[in-house]
Amino acid sequence: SEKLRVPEALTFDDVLLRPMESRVEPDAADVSTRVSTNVELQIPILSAAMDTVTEAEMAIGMAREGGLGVLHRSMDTAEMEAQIAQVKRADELVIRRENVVTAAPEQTVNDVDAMMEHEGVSGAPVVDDEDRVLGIISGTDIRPYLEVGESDEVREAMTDEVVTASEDVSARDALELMYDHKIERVPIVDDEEHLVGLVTMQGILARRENENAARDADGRLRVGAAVGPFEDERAVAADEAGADVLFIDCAHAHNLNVLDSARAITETVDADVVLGNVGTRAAAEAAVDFADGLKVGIGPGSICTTRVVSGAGMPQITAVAEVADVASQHDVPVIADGGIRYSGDAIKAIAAGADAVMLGSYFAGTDEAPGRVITMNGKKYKQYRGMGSVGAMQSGGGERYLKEENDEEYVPEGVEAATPYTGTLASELHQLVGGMQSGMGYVGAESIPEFKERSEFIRVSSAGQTEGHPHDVMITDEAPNYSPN
Ligand code: RVP
Repeated sequence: SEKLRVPEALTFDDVLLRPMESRVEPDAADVSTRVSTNVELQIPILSAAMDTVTEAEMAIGMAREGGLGVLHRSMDTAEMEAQIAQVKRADELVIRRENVVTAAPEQTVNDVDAMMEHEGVSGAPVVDDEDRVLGIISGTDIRPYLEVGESDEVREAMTDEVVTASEDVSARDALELMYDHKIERVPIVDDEEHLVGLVTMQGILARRENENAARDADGRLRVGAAVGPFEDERAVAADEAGADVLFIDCAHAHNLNVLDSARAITETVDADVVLGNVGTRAAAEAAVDFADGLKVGIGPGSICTTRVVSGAGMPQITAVAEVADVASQHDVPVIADGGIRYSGDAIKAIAAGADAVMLGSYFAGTDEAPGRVITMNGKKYKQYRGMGSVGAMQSGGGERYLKEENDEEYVPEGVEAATPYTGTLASELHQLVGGMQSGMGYVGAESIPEFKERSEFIRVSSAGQTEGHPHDVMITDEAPNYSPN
């Protein structure tokens, strides 16, 4: 039957990169890339828009390391705006007035102590009704008052000889001021001593440590935000709050209503708009004229049951290759989303034509992911669940997979799970990027564009696949970048 003359589609384990002549040392391989028309990154990595993966802390960590975190959308708009603001102010040299935590002179010491704890700051400028700087209060000022003088006023406890600077202060000047006066924060004031910002030692040090960080034109960390295909208002809010890239988040973006709405959203926002997920040439053709990027993945995710539940899907290497064939002709970047277990999978996705990769399970076990560490049978785990799982849908993130708006009986396309606790995001990224650079070394490519051009796949049999994993041995020590499935 004609119906059974079907094309073959491949995924990560079906292929390997052909080793080629090379002079490229892995650590010299340049992994910088573009995730969307106007956004470049030093590493080709994004963290997934999932409620067990990316909130502000993950987004800050990702951007500091040179990648991009995409905030999930299982939160209300106000919370999303707050999280975008948190990322944006994380490494700013001058923290702007609206983001500076201040104290009033007549507040009690106890009050200010609680406020600083709540806001997560260790000191605050003290300002009068007209926002003129009267002093600075810090943990060191407060400590002698604890218990015995907690109801004293801040004006008693604060340091009132304040060193201030003007708005055009450089990081170098600010450091010199801090050094000369042995202080950790310098309020920035206008000509009339009104507070307009704050420079902190912590902020300067954080910026120094991360030369590769993903930054916007104002030097602030970059952040992505997921929005639903029909959430025009959330899209505008995310754009105005400063998100650099909006990700239209949909399980099947080749739905014509989704495409219409996404196209309309691109016309109302300044930020780049990446559309996803798609998995075929036809879907790519329908979106390349307006999308700033395409995200690929129909069912490859580790927690995803879309293919089992719906019977639809597209093995990821073929999906990426099909979409990239079309997208590259229109200069639209492609992101491979889901199914990446090892660094080798990530670099295979790039060889198939992706410009960057998005991962969920790989990061869900890190300190920076939301949620706490749980211990089962003496091993540490963190919760990780699909956004189409019952749990995630119940807490509000699931309209991506919901059939009807007030459907109480979910037909989930994801599962709730746990993933081994893995420690810091920085060390996970080190392994991931290092492994990808090794792949570039084997292929002899110095940059991502060169690698995409030069790399070739070979087809692997299941015997070949078994050969590729450790075999016939018992692993005695855990490797930082390998665990048997
Ligand atoms: P993985 O990295 O394999 O864990 O996959 C993460 C990706 O899986 C996400 O970026 C998203 O595209 C997809 N996902 C998230 N939830 C679900 C689901 O419930 N089916 N799928």
